[in-house]
Amino acid sequence: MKKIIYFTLAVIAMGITAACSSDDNPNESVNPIIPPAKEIISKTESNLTFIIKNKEGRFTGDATNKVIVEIIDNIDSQNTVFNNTRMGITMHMTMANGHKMSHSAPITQLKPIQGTTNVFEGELMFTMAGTEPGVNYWVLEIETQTKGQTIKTKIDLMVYPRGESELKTLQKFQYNGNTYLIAMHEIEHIKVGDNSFLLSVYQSDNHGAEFPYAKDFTIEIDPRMPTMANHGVGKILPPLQYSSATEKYEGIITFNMTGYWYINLLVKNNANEIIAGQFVEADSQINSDFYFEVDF
Ligand SMILES: [Cu+2]
Repeated sequence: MKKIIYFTLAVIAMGITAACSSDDNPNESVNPIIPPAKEIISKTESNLTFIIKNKEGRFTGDATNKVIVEIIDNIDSQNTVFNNTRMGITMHMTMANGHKMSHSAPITQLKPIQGTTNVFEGELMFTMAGTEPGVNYWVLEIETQTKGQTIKTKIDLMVYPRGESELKTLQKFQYNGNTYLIAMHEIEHIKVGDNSFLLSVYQSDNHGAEFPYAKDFTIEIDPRMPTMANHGVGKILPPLQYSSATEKYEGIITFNMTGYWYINLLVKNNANEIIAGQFVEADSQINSDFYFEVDF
């Protein structure tokens, strides 16, 4: 009996010690949570190898794509510190008349996955597919700093047309002579109930070379289940609002069951006029042509 008590006390003491030490050392290294991902392509530049991955193992046009970039030092395997790692994308196109042009697309810049200094996560909002190397294709540029050196690489990508079964995660609209893009960021740990919902709106500037955040809109969302009489979530969800802190439109999206949801979008200007999407009546079977999709 005594033994059990001592053992219990020892366990409690260890628990307290562990709790204290973790409180005292907020910078203690955490075990990195690297999402499972398949390699898409890799490239060796100087003595570094850049491995490009995501969950799907491919990039899709007209969609918001997550990307993971892992950097390996082939000469010094102990070196896992890569600073100021950044990316950019360019599409090169050849027009029917043979003229060449190029443009970019919105991205979410790379940032290190917590607990690592050599694995980075970001997003690429390819505005179109590009599968003809040298003719119509996207180039991913990555720059990083390690051991006092700056290393840059350029990687040609295959960006496939979005398949019919692939969900809509990027939309485009015109307003006042400008083109805008709306990207849906992945809903983290999507579940029945309330979920944090984040969209980014970008204005296409300088002929598609730059994509500053657009902040002057409100976005109303109306999730529906087309396979179940197009029912909604039983309440009106508050419009998403622009946050100057995150530069995203933020709000809550509610799902009252699992499955496929069609998220109707309504974009309004600051005069409360609809500038993209259509209002969907509560009992309507017809959805807006401006929407995103989730399935869980
Ligand atoms: Cu293009």
